[in-house]
Amino acid sequence: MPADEPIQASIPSTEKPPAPRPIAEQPFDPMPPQGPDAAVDTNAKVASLEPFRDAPRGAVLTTDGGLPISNTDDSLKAGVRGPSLLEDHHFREKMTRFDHERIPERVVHARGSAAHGYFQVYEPLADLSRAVFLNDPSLRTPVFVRFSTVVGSRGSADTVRDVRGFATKFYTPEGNFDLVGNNIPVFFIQDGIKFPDVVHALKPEPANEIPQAQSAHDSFWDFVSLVPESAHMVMWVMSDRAIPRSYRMMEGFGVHTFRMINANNEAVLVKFHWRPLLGAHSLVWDEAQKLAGKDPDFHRRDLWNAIETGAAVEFELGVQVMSEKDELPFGFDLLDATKLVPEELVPVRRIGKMVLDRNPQNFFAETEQVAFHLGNLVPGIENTDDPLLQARLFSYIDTQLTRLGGPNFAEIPINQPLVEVVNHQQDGFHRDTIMTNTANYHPNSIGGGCPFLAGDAGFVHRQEKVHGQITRVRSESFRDHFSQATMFVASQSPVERRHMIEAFRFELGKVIRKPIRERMLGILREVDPDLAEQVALAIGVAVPTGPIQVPPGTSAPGARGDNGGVRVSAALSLENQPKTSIATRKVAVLVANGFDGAAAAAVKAALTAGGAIVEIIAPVLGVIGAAKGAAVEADKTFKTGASVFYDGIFVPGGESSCAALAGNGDAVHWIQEAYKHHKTIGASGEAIDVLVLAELGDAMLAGDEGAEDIVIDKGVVTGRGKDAATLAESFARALATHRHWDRDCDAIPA
Ligand code: HDE
Repeated sequence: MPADEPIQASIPSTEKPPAPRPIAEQPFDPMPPQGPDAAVDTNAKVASLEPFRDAPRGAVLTTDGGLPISNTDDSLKAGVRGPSLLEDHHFREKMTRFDHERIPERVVHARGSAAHGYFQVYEPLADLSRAVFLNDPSLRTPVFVRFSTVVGSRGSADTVRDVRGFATKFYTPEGNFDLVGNNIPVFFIQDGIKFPDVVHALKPEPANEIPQAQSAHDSFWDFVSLVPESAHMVMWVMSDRAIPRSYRMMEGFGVHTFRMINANNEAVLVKFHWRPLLGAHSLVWDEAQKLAGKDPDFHRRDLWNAIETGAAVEFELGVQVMSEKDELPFGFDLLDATKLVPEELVPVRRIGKMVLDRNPQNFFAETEQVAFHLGNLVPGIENTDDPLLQARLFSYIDTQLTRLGGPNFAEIPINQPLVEVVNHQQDGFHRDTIMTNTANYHPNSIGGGCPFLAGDAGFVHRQEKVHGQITRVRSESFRDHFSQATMFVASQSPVERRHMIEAFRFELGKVIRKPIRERMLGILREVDPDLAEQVALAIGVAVPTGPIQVPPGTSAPGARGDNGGVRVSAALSLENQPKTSIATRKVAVLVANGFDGAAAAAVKAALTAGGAIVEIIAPVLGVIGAAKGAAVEADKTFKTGASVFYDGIFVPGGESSCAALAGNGDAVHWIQEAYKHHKTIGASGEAIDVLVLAELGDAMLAGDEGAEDIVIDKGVVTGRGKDAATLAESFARALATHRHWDRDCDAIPA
């Protein structure tokens, strides 16, 4: 570029990108969207991938070099029954490419699913940050979000007990901003140098690579029982938060404290929160385990299907804003990632909404190759000195060198920002850009001085005072390891607390070495003595007495703080999540020939009106005849489906249908299992007798034939009368409460 030419603003507008195409309908159309709708597309990133999409139809098969291929079924041989020949270039190329299809999976978060969408701020945040995407409510910033589990390999099951990753790449007009969070607001360790240790302990043991995607083994509990700073996060992982119902129904957290800087160069500290509009909800542990076998893709399928069917996947972004003047405003250190800021101290300010509305078209190209990095910041958002965060700044770049095969991973289409990239980086494996500028250094004169520096318009680190001597010592302000763990346990509802006790019993019950079990009870005793006693009852060791010991070098617990005076925080219990919507909840309607079609239709109408999904389950696929009303086509059978795929079950009456279901052990098992998993159950007419047969514990059912009353007890909704519509509406209302914990179902054999 000549020196006297003005610098062009190179930021493409994200305001009026082309219209979205329904992927399911046109998965292989490489043409950019056209027509009047083009103006409403907000997903400029999806559009930017267009030139890379390739789905040749009707074209001739070629080698990578473009040579037309006439036969790809028989290798070149010396004689029809003779040996294959090395000169068969096509065979060698085909096999070589196949042999090298795999890249290393992520060392953590290997199993993931992603979606495209956009983020829009509600109102300008000029008081907090000068980031452009946080100041223009008309701007829809494209995002790509990858949800993940942490421990398991790429092919592991979705519903294991684990932390979930929640990583968002914002393709902003000032470059990429990556918010790489989890669904749990704190972390196991305080300093990133311990990350390899905690991950080694958590991953399968090295001798036999057992167990897959589980923390229930000796090495994990060995580690956390020796590292008391992990106590708070361990409580979260043993809670229902670690078995979410859906990626669409879990919260996300930035975990670390970040800094926002406004145009006046004033800074505040912030914690980021993602809030699902559907509320956060969890599975039941027995259900999660069964799902891991019956549908290992449960969360992946759920996210994919929701987007394919047009159900919006929506999260609000919130921030807790704190002054940076006071280093320890609440008695604990905001740079310590094992601490959260109770919402009683600093409420969450909701600043914008993210909508995920496009599935990726190629898992490898997009979901697998996306690379997040905490150094991807925009002016107005900065990192802090949190020692866990600092380590991540190195690791996320470093890990891609092996995983994505070299330093040019930012050129992979999904990782490219929507703004122009101009710098003097060059060469290396997998370099695509053809640099035509002779001056590949700065400063230069022969290239007209290009590229120029952005000056104050660029990313300028805010000047922060750093003081202190070089040291390898943990800050004293990090040593309150238990008060927030205690607050978390105290904030759980009685049912959630029971689930935690059961989780600890399960996990520690699988630990072979008794001293580890015992040592862990010592940690639990520090968190909540009653919890420790309850766990001890089932794991064959007693709660130890005496102070807990930590190995030399490990951060020993210091004095307990008062956690800013907060002992119980309502935001920490899932019981306080919104429970008003049935949108995208799945209900199975169990039928056999001769079912009451009118009752089934009423339920379907009530549920679909609220956005729920209804599937018909029958002994066989095909058309199932109704005694009255319309016949239906079965979606699944009792064998190809499972009660754990659904949030509720409805059984319509009909004499012959109910007789068939009563005699079908699988159908009865579906009902019992759904009841045991605290799901909404409904039945009309003769189907109530099927529930009686299933012996649903202490739930009351509607009375004799002809009675008009609808009985709703512990999430079981029954009615023998004729008012199918009222029954259906009662069932839909019960479904919205998610799960019915007031059941006594220990005796149910499912
Ligand atoms: Fe990560 N983490 N992490 N992590 N992390 C990775 O980066 C690491 C931490 C998180 O969908 C890796 O690209 C260190 C906290 C998510 O692609 C790796 C430390 C939080 C993802 C890495 C942490 C996270 C990763 C593996 C301690 C929540 C998946 C592949 C200092 C705030 C991103 C990769 C995706 C992935 C390192 C701690 C979240 C190895 C060293 C805390 C969501 O670089």
